[in-house]
Amino acid sequence: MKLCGFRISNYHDKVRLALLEKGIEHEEDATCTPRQTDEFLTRSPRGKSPFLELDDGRCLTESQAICEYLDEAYPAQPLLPRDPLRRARVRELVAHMELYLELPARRTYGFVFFGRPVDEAVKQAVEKDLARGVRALGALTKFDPCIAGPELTLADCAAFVHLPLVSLATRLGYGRDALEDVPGLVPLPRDARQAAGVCPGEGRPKGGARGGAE
Ligand SMILES: N[C@@H](CCC(=O)N[C@@H](CS)C(=O)NCC(=O)O)C(=O)O
Repeated sequence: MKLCGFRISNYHDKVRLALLEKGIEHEEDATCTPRQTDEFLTRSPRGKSPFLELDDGRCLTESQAICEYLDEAYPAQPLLPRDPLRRARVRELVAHMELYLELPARRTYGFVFFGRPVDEAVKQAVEKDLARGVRALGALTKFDPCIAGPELTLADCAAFVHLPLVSLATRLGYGRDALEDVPGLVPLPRDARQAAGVCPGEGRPKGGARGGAE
């Protein structure tokens, strides 16, 4: 299978983390940058990346659909808990991070990262939206030690790629990290994350943080 898209994209990297954590062999095609050509639209109907191209040529879009497909099709090293409510909690967290944090913050990327003119109305609206998103994230996160509980899940893959961007964009755009208000979200040094086994993309701890729950 081939992961089509480019690495600087947080959505691409979320899928890549899931592939790495699950140990699924794959190739990457970095030439698949978003575009609206007829050929591209047959593979990704909205013209976006990432998408996954299976060995028989069929393509699947939307990073969360891709991650959940991978978790079901390759059940070893699961990234969703077995219990239905806990599975739903992971999806709930991902939805909150993407809909109420990453997407609003994305509206600032133009002026924050690319020097485009600041639209004050957008800036203020985003600040208000983010405050609500951060409050909700604070209410939902567990840090036990992973974001949704004892096991590393797809919510950690999402947090690992989206939250640093939201942090950076708000620090640069508003002079304050919007995520400061999420209890427990103070970034851990890399060594501590590795020791706790909560460093996605760097393999699982042996009998450690994923816990004996399953
Ligand atoms: N909801 C999509 C978001 C993917 C996305 O927005 N990708 C960006 C690159 S980071 C893109 O393709 N942008 C071009 C466009 O929206 O046309 C997913 O989860 O895969």
